[in-house]
Amino acid sequence: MTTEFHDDPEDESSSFWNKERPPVLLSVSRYRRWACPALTTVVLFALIVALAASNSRTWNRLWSVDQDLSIMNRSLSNTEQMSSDSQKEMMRLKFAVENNKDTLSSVSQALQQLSTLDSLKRTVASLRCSLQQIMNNGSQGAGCCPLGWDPSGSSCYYFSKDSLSWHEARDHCSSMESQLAILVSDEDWDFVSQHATRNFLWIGLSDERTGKWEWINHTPYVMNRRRWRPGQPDSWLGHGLGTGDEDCAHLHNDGRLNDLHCSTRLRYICQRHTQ
Ligand SMILES: [Ca+2]
Repeated sequence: MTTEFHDDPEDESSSFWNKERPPVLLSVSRYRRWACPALTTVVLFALIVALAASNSRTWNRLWSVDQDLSIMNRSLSNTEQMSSDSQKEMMRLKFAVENNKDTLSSVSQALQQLSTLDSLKRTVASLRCSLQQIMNNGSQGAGCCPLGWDPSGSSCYYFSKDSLSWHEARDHCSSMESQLAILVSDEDWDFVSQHATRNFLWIGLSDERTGKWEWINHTPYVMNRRRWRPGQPDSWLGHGLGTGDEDCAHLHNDGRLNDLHCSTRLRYICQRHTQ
């Protein structure tokens, strides 16, 4: 009968171990099986989030750079437009200058022709005067000036090309039956001033003889400050040209008077009456 009851401790033990241990092993295995992908997923997610944040910052920077480039492009476009406008303006001005140059050249040629005509006119007048002199057996007609002299009013004026001291100029004029110019009327002043634009010119005015300004024929000079340059006459002593101050008057290139030391060599104006 005992043999009918069979109780095998080994089997029970085996059964116990076989039935209880697998769930523990399964749990660890499951844990390991899911832990790794989960961790991987978390890491990947973190990387994605980090990349997304980084991409967002990069995108913002790119957008900012794009905005800057747009502004620079607009600025460059405006600059190109301004450059184009400036170039057109320069071309227009160049064209205007070229046109004006032609006009000025024409005016210059016309003035030169007029000057030539004026010179010819004076020459013809002198020749006519000489012809009348021959026809009148040596006595010249009224209103004539010698060749190389310019008529104005009742006088003939000689504007020298050489330079002499005041006394040498006085003597040279005298040798041509004339004197250093005496300017009385406004017409006289206006006429000689037109010839004083480039050179200093001695005239017949001095205070050397009496210390008072007088004309070369000893007639007194009535002081007119309007005819003198500012601060003149100043009788300057610092000229370094010998004794005495500035005793002789000359026309400055603006047509007004200044006193200089008489030994200074200047061009000069001789004057004589028309014949
Ligand atoms: Ca002076």
